[in-house]
Amino acid sequence: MKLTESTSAPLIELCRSLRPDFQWGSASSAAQIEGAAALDGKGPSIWDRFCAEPGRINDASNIDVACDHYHRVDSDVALMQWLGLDAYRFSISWPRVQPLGEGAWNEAGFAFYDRLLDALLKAGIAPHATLYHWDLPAALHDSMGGWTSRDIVPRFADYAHEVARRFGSRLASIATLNEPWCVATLGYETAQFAPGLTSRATAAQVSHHLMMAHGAAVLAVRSACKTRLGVVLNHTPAFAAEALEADRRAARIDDGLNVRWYMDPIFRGSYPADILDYLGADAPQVSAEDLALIHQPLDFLGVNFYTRSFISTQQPPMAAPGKQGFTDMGWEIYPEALTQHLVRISREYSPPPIYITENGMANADKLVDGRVADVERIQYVNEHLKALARAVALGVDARGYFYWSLLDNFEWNSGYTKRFGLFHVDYATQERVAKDSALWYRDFITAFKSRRTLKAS
Ligand code: IFM
Repeated sequence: MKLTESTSAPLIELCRSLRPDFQWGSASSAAQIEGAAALDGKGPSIWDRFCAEPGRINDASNIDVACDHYHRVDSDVALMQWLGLDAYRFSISWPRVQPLGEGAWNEAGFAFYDRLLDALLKAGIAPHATLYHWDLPAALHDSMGGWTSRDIVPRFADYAHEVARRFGSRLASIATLNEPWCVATLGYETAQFAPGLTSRATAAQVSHHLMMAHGAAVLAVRSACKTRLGVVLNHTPAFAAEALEADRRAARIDDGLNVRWYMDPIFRGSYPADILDYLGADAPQVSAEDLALIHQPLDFLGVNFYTRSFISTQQPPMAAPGKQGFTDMGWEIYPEALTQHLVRISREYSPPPIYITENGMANADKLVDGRVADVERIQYVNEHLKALARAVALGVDARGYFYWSLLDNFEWNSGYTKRFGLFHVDYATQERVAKDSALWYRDFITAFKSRRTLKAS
């Protein structure tokens, strides 16, 4: 699909407000695409284990093969090059490079990322690595309870140091953690994600250990290389359903748990007092030294934005209006929240430059005669880019946008039932087909780059 009158509107706006060197990218994560789950010395992760537990994954699938990216690095990088991407965000699988999460390194695992980096750099695509996108070495869960133990902090710092020592000079950036809210809340409180525990107190303690691991990794990476360093947080801004005091209060708590609980310690060196009160006896054990460790200067903040939370305290609760529809995840499409939220966090926290490290939609895509006509996704991206451009026009320092995701892939407890990709993946044959949204994104990037060239001449 070519850029049409209606879909070129964000481009025109973007051309006015975005920096000429704004980075266009796409993102993925190791566990969701690599496969090769037990190959070349990789150790099991808590997600390999979780998939094997009956009832955990909606379609009872696993990540043994996933998108087989492990064996398809060159052709997958060629897809990125065809799109014209400036940047690619991926994660490193800790158990692939250190099977037990401590002790011996796995050279074959590092060799895989070495190949990926070579291919990306040869294609002129800037590599952005995330150290932790949820695939904890299962051995660490067994030996120390994984993130429930403070002892994981030095283990994570060692791993971060080794990755930075080996790859730092070739990486455009390193993010310590992806979405610590999901790790702690979905993994340790609601049991939707690995390791599948159900304790609010444990989840709160886990979130604190994640924050400490972030701080320790920042110090470790800085001691090994000069790469730009940051963290990736998922922000789902909370809106009160009605102008009721109870809804407003509940929305404030929701915001506190999702946004402020992570932003405050990282950028202010403290946890929000109202959330400490709210957690009461479930609040984590925190020392002043812990807070000092977490509160490190960063070079960028990654924000993953998909939707908003619509908070209603009424019975039955008021449903989100969904005037612009819902994605196949059931998430309300509400792009204006992106503008508001970026402006808000910029004012409240004065963060370093922001990257939208994830944004995208799951859609009920159909491959018909070799084509996926995913107009919904084009519309979704179009509206979110407009919202981003508006935020930049209002003073937000945003430097890049990564569409989630390059390929259809393993969507955690939804298995392979949800498709987020710019490329459709046939899991039986591993054939990739560019969806209409991929063609649209490619045309859009080309148009943006021609503006870059114009500016430079
Ligand atoms: O697939 C996930 C990704 O791993 C983390 N952020 C949200 C995406 C969509 O749910």
